[in-house]
Amino acid sequence: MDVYRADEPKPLYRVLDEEGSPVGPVPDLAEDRLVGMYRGMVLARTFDERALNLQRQGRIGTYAPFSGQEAAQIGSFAVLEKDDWVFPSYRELAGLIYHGLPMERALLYSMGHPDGAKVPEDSRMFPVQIVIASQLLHAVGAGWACRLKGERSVAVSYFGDGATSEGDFHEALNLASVFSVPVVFFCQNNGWAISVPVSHQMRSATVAQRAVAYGIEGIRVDGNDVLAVYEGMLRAVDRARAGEGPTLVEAVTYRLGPHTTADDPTRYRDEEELKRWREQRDPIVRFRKFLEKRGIWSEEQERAEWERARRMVDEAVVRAESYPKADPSFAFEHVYALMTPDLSNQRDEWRARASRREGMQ
Ligand SMILES: Cc1ncc(C[n+]2csc(CCOP(=O)(O)OP(=O)(O)O)c2C)c(N)n1
Ligand SMILES: [Mg+2]
Repeated sequence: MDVYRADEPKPLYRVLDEEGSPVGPVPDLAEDRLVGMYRGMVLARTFDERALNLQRQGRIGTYAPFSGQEAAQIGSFAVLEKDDWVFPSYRELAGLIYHGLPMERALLYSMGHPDGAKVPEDSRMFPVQIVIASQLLHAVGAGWACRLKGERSVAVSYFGDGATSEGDFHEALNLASVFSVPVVFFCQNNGWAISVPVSHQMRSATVAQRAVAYGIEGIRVDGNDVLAVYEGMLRAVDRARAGEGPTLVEAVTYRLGPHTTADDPTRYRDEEELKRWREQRDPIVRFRKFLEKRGIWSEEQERAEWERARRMVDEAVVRAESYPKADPSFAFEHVYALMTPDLSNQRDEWRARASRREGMQ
């Protein structure tokens, strides 16, 4: 009897080894694009570390750090054009900032300000989605619309390894496959869904091989190798633009920090595992070594770049902290296009209580 068995996992696609030396063909990117990607990674790491400190100081609320995942994000966003649709989760700030999201907006989001959920008018990025995997279906809808309208744009959905256990993931892949939707499903497999390791989350050896069941292509890249991510994403986006339908891309990476600022990973993660990823697989160090070996990056530029990034983040913090305060009743008003009677009653009750509190002070 012929039976279907789990695929043998394919090797990770890599362009650079851990020392930044090419092990495969290097994508044909101009020097300024390569340097631009590196600068994006430096800015992202600087932003992330600062945001974590701001939360610890009580200046912003809950925050989901992405340090360690910069290559997965910047390598993939580097392939996208301005007219492509992006449906992110909460872990993609590196990519979103690289793609034009002002840093103060990202901070305002964590301050609970409604403008933090606004993207620039001329952008096709969607706001952060926290409901795991629901944005995959939004991406399929947007991609399908592009196809029906004969547009060249593609849609991309970003999500984590844990999201692949949700029903929405499977519905999205099936629907996209059946209608040949120009969409890329980009999974940042960072090893963990909060405290649940991938090995407890699924029995498939890889996320990428799940594509096979839906009759679409799956690609598995080293998510800490920015050039491998770029190549994988380029293939997926090119296929979508050429009418060849969806692709599932798995970027294997690692989150160096906590799941969010409300999490303590020392309670469930092995110290040695973290050490290995931090000390041997940092995506920024690997790419810097590559640029240095190519002779297009120096120690002096390195120092100046981190300094410049710090200044840019400082300025964004000032802009966010001097932003006009929001009226908290927005929380009731933005649930639906039109307020339901229940919601307007709740808003009125909240306003009455707020003014009584003010009167007492
Ligand atoms: C539908 C839904 N279920 C549960 C949660 C709670 N939750 C928030 S993050 C998370 C883990 C997600 O892990 P993964 O998809 O791997 O993304 P990562 O956080 O690692 O980037 C869960 C279960 C949620 N936000 N939405
Ligand atoms: Mg994860």
